[in-house]
Amino acid sequence: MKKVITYGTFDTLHHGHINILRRAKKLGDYLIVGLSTNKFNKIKHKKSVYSYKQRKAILEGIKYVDLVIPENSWNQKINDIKTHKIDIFVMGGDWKGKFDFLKKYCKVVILPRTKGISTTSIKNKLKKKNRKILSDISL
Ligand code: C2G
Repeated sequence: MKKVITYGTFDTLHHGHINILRRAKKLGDYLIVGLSTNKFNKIKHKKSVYSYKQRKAILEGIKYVDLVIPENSWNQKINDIKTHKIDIFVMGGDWKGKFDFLKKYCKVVILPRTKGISTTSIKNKLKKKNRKILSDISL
């Protein structure tokens, strides 16, 4: 059984996330997602809309995902790869070159990011919509 792992925050889940999870799963038979905890998000300077518990429940509902584990630090990947006997580590294009040190332990595959969508763009769109509603109400 070929085991694949990927990591991320996966906040306000969108088709870019689904694309990477689908393609990652296609590379093997079993996909583990290292999901950034709220505490680790702080270290990544990210504030997620959904809590770890909510993001975990959402990911566990996706057919490509076989197991969700907490990502608490930058330094757990080697141990995760060994513990879960991972064959392939996958990340999106924005991480190209950042995890080459893992090549000693497993295959590293970087997949192109999905263009035109991000959690940040979703949040900005919602903020803009809110401002428009508030300004319409206050007219
Ligand atoms: N992604 C993508 N296309 C997008 C947006 C995201 O392919 N339009 C990919 C990212 O490249 C990443 C995964 O989806 O591989 C999760 O993205 P984030 O939730 O933003 O995760 P990130 O903050 O990049 O955390 O240790 C690794 C970090 O935890 C990665």
